[in-house]
Amino acid sequence: MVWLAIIGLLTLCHSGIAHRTKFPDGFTFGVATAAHQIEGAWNISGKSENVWDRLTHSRPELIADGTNGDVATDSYHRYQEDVDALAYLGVDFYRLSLSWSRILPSGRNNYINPDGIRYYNALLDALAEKNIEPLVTLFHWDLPQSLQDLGGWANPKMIDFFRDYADFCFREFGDKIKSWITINEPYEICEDGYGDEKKAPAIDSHGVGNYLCSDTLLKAHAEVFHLYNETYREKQNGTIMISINSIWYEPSDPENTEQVTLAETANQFKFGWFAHPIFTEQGGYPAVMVENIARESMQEGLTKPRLQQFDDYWIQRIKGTSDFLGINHYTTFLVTGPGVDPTAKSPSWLKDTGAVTTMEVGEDSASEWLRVVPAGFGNLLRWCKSSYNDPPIYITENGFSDRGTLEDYGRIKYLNDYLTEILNVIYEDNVRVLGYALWTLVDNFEWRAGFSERFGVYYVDITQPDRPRTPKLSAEYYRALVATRELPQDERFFDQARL
Ligand code: PNW
Repeated sequence: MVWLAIIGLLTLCHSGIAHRTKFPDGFTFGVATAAHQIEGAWNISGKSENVWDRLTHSRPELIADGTNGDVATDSYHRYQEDVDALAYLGVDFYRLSLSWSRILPSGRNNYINPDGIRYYNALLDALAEKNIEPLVTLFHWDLPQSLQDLGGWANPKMIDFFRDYADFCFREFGDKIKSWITINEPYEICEDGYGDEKKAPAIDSHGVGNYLCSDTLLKAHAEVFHLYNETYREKQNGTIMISINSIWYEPSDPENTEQVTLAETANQFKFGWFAHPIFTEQGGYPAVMVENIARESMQEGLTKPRLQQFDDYWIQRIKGTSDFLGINHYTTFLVTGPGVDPTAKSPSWLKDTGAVTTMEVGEDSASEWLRVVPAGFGNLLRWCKSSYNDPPIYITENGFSDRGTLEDYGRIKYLNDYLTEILNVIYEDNVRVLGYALWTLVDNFEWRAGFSERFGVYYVDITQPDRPRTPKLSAEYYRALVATRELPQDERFFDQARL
């Protein structure tokens, strides 16, 4: 009897575990990259200068190791090696981005670069040959410098420019691309690029440029969605979404109601800034942003707030313009406030939040901003379900940085723990997560960190002219996961000493 009970218990436990490690039918797996981080060929075959070329060449001291995207992993010439690596991993889809300045070198559609078109067609054909679906981002940060010279995302004319570029891409590539992402990580573009120097174009117009950028960017995104919807969707039968990044904020003391409120404010300022206008019934910027910024602006002696709510036309026009909620997620911060963050510039997004003070929790990575906090991911996903009316979700990026080891147990543990959170929210909370893209395929140009922080499941030796790619242990882990649709249990993937 006792034995029977034990066997029963073991079976129960086992099926419980099996339930938790297996992904539902139809869940898709991919990996993600971005053009400027891998392509190289920065000034050949007709490509023009983009804002990252300009920043890395004019201010190399801003890049941790002085590297740039001139050659990067040379994927412009070695795309077949990337496709072979993707095929080895067995992924369902490949998230890549198009380089605007390679396709339309003037930024406008008066001249189309034939080599750029050839390159993307060859890449898309190579993917088709291996049955790998492309998921394509129109804009992943590499704005043509000619458009930046006109103000970039701070110039409302960008709405037209972006629409024209997207129109061209839909027409040219729409028979091969069924899944589109308009823009990658608006927060990073606007806050890091126009409110700070963390990303190109590195215009430190804190508290001003960042909000000009968000107005234009959200309108441009919406116009491209409507264009696709009205002109291309029926013929091409595809989908279109936006990818929003979030650092998730939690109160360091969940019993402290002031902190709980501040964490919610921080999440509205970070994720809600771009998600609220698109994914809520109400539309427009989150009320707490509008209120805080109006109050701060008045105190600064301005007669108009630095961020104003959209008018009714634009609230309606932006609402509902994404087929899925694309989430890039990496990490969680704790809110330790209330209090004034001494590092906050005035005026600035940070100060507008209520100067929330944060500190990181969890284990380190090679990136200062990236700590391992899987539970935060689950909380973010549950919050998205309840805040945005249960949207269908794609995780369009998630990954971990180290210094480039081949036995990358840290990455495997990170992936395993974050993927477990996805399984938990799918099975326990009915969050509709439909697919997952790991960041990233090959170690690549990690923006201002250069090659000093490595996110790839393939190691790339950038000292060699042929940029050889070597699978890390995490590539084997991901390959096993994709093949079985189940979290691998094989102990060779886990560093016994660390468990
Ligand atoms: C993303 N954060 O950037 C980008 O989409 C990728 O191009 C990049 O290589 C990757 O993540 C790793 O950095 C992020 O502070 C930048 O939470 C900052 C954050 C998250 C993502």
